[in-house]
Amino acid sequence: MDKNRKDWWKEAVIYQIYPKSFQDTNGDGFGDLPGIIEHLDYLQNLGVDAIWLSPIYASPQKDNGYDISDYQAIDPRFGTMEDFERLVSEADKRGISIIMDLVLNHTSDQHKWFQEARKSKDNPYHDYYVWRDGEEGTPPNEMQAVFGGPAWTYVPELGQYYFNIFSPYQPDLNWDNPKVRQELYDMIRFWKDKGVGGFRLDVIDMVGKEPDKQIASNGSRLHEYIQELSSEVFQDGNLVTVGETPGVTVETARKFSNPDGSEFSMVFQFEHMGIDQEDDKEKWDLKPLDLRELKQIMARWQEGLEGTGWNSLYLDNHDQPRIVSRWGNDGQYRTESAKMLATMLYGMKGTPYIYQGEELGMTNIELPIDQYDDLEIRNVYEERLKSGYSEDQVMESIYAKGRDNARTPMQWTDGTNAGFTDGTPWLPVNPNYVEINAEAEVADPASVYNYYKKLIALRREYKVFETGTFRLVEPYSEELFAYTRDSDKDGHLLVVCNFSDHHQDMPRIELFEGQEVLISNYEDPIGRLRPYEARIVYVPAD
Ligand code: TEU
Ligand code: CA
Repeated sequence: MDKNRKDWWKEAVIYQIYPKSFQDTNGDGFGDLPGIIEHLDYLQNLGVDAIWLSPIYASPQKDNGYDISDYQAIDPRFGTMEDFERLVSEADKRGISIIMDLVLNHTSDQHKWFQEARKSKDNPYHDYYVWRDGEEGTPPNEMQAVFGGPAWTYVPELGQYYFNIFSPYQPDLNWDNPKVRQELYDMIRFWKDKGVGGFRLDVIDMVGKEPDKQIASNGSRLHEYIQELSSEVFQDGNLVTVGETPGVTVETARKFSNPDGSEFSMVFQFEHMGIDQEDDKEKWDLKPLDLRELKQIMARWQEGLEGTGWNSLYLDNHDQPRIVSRWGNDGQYRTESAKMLATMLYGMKGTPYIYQGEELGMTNIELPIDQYDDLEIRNVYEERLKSGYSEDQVMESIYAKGRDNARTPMQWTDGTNAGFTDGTPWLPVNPNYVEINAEAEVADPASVYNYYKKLIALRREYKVFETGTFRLVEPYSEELFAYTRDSDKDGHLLVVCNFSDHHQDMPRIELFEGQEVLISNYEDPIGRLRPYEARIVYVPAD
């Protein structure tokens, strides 16, 4: 990996760590930075090039760190600034860059800026946030917060409402105020000076909000702000920047990930993450996966950004349920389907992101409601019971889509608490850690971990993974996801994934007949495809 290449991230694999759940080293049941340092060899062995850390800044933890009270301080729960500097240097020794998570759309209500702002209308920090005059009980409009309740919170002492698109604990910053933008640019310079290799930008398509028009994302000044942000702090050095843009389309992604570097390296899109919910409803309104719809979406993004932008590739993160439970088969075919899903993603054009535990085939969990931590889960439980859903219906939705599915502690060993902590874990460990854990999988050549390791190595060895153009094969199949990648210079790939628990015919494409199978999740990959079988076939360039 040549990190001096300006767009090194085009050949990189990035690993997301949710620090709170990764490794505890001081017995408080809460993951910490020394715990990450302990496992850098594990990550280097896997072959990842960068680590995206979910927020580790000072925070009251109302939204697990996505509510920041001091952007330039490490929360003591995670450790010290010295621990962070040691992490950066130890990771660098292993060729791994550290990517920080920037939450620029909102702060915690405990941030000193907000504590000042709410003191009076003429406080110098008042306009760092979005305020509107009003009477108690009559908010400026009906906008609702993502985590439930109104997006406006009343402060009686001021006779005003402040805007909070997520929760009252997360007041939105006012990006129309140039002082706010400059404060944020200075903060980003502080982390650049610490030697970080890039940034993930939380809900960055919301910073151009226009609350009076009830516009939360993609406001009229959004790209103006992003281009200023990029030119102020992202265009020097070889930083990788990935915007989280829930409202993005292929068209706007071309702007966000313009090869001219005027905005970001790439963005996280959400279209594929919304297909197992009923149309125009919430993620809790479940519907089964329609594979053809998934194929159409992935093909549209692959083709839509060909030569005009760059895709991120992900199926898991700290907000999504575990993909092997969601779209694979976490029972009889757990390892086969986990490997198949990885093959589907890693054969594509873009930068893949592994979420901690995905490389082990970690699964969802079902907890009693009082053991869940996530405010989004707790709010939806109350709201849906009140609006008449049965407890079973609500719990079924939470089991399927609750964010805590992804936040249970990393499963390191088959020992107490999966080796995550000697204390009481902040969230229960999935009891299946006895079978599913890193120690067992690193040692097992046929494990999901070693399959990911091989996939990552293949991407590094065969340039066609980076350069080949994507074309869907058998688009109408409801159980087979197959596509080719073609490059005159770097060769050709055929990627085939059986999304079903029964046999499928292998697509017949003459170019690939009898050619080398680079990887499969079964022994002897010949003939018909077995349940959840995946294969990547390679043909060198002429
Ligand atoms: O998530 C933004 C986002 O899109 C959320 O609506 C997310 O999809 C939702 O939680 C899924 O139901 C980012 C962070 O990734 C998330 O962890 C934070 O809670 C949120 O922003 C607020 O900072
Ligand atoms: Ca700890």
